[in-house]
Amino acid sequence: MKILILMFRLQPTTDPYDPDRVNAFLNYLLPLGLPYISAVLKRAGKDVTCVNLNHRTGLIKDIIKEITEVHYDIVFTGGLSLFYPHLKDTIKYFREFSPLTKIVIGGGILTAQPEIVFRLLEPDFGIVGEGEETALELVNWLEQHSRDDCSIKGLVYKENGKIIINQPRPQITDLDSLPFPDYKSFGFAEHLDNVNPTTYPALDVVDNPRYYPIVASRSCPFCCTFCMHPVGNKYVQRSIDNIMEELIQNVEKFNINIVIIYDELFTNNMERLTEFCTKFKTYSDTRPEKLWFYCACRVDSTTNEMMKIMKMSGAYLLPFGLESYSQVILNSMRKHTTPEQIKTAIINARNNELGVQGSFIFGDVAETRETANETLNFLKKNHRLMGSAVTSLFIIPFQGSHIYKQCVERGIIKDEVTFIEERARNGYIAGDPMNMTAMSGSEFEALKNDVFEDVANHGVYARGRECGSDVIVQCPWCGWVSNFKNISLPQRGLSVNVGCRHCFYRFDMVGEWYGTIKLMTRLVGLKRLEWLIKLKKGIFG
Ligand code: B12
Ligand code: SF4
Repeated sequence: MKILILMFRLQPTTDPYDPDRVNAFLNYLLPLGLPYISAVLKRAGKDVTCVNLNHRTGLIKDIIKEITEVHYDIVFTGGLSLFYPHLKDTIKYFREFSPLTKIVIGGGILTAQPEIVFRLLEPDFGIVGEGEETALELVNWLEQHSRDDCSIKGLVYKENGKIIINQPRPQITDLDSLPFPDYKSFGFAEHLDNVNPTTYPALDVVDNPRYYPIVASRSCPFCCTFCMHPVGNKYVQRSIDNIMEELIQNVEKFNINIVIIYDELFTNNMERLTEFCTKFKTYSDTRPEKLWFYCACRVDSTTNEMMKIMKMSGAYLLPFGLESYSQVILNSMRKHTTPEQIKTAIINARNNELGVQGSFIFGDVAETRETANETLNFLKKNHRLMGSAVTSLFIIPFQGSHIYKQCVERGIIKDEVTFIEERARNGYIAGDPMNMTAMSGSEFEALKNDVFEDVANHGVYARGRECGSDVIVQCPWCGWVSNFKNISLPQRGLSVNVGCRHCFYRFDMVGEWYGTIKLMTRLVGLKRLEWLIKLKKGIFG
């Protein structure tokens, strides 16, 4: 049975006729789901071909036409809800050019809304939650041409016109039993050759970043109202030895210098973190080039002691989901953190010379003018602590989250089909946030303006200079002069968020005309434009 695994283009929009979108786009962040599915199927001896549409130039339609010159029995594809239009087009063209191929979709998009997404996209099968075991069982079942009822756990399919959602599949508890993800078959080496320090905000610690994404655990013990866990709600960790084995096998092979730990939660256990840091540093010390790493953190569990250990072993950045400086909102979001913990975590990171990348999200269901002011005032008063290290956004109800369900129940999302189609096609740009608070339309509008204004003002800026092919900039925090290669000096009114190569704190590097253009946009009231440019860069790199 010939199996195709298709990674679709990761640009936020997908109009296949948009001439700007037909070129290969090698500068993205590699998703992990499909490489795991590929590894498991290959280990079981299946005949698997992987195609990464990010590496192919041309209209999606033409590429799929060409791919289907070879007949595949099954195609696996999928990802986040955000990529609904990509999936829709992919399925449409497969049906047109290869009607006998069985189409299987999975990932966050299906897990969040199995019924709706299956009905809209009409694949042959859908896989809810973790894909590895279900995908393998499905292939085996199809190979046997079994006439038995399909009882594979985690599977969605259609029978006599009715959508059947099978029993959920329990999560994999022994993650060490999985093979390492098959990045190579998705053109990982070619992708790395095209990554630059500004591909993703945090890769600028070196001039030629070559990153390795890894998941050391799946899911998270928390249930914040704006979040969802596509693999299930049970928090499962790999052993540190298994993680190190994957790193040691791949760091050399792909000449890696940055490890990105994609976990939802990595810093919750001091003993485990210490074991990782010790082993990571021991390995890094054997390498000719320093190996850096970062992982998303929570302000409550990432202690000063942890930060010291992380810093010593190669961490340079701590991304934090700060969410709000109001306890009322943190409680409403079920975040289980406090404003004091936010401030302490940032001060500790600073003292340990670790960069911070945090985000506040406004517009939770319980947000009022007063709660929003608590966050805005904190940002204003602590400009020297927070500037350029945080982004302010509005909350987006992503499918599968508690707030999404609330928005549907309260009629804020009137039609789930329209929502997935239109919001996804517009790239979920939060420049036009939904009012899910009890504030009136005009109060919400005023809050939007204040948040835009804050974003436009809370940066800490430094002017870069071109020096041959390098860009040189003096850190506004510590005064160190960093010399960046492979970064262009921002033109016109743009800025680029970079980290100092000495104190690692982040600031916005601007070009010569930045001040003048900023003043002009402010004078003609284009604050929102400035905010949108920043936001777009923040979301899609
Ligand atoms: C790391 C991460 C990122 C990274 C990297 C993303 C990437 N390129 O993959 C960054 C920081 C860039 C990121 C950005 C965003 N992310 Co994110 N991210 C995550 C995180 C924490 C881990 C993802 C991961 O790699 N997990 C490990 C792999 C192995 O798991 P997996 O991808 O889920 O795959 C498994 C199953 O889902 C399934 N599966 C997946 N694909 C397929 C396909 C088939 C065919 C099958 C059968 C099965 C299958 O099998 C896999 C193995 O078991 C998740 C949270 C989470 N728990 O997933 C959020 C998450 C995926 N992100 C989310 C969102 C919303 C975003 C953003 C839109 C946020 C924003 N507004 O900026 C952007 C989108 C950026 C983009 N253009 O893609 C949401 C998705 C919600 C949804 N309903 O789709 C999640 C769930 C978090 C949340 N907020 O609730 N993200
Ligand atoms: S936001 Fe972070 S802590 Fe909260 S549930 Fe999601 S991953 Fe866990």
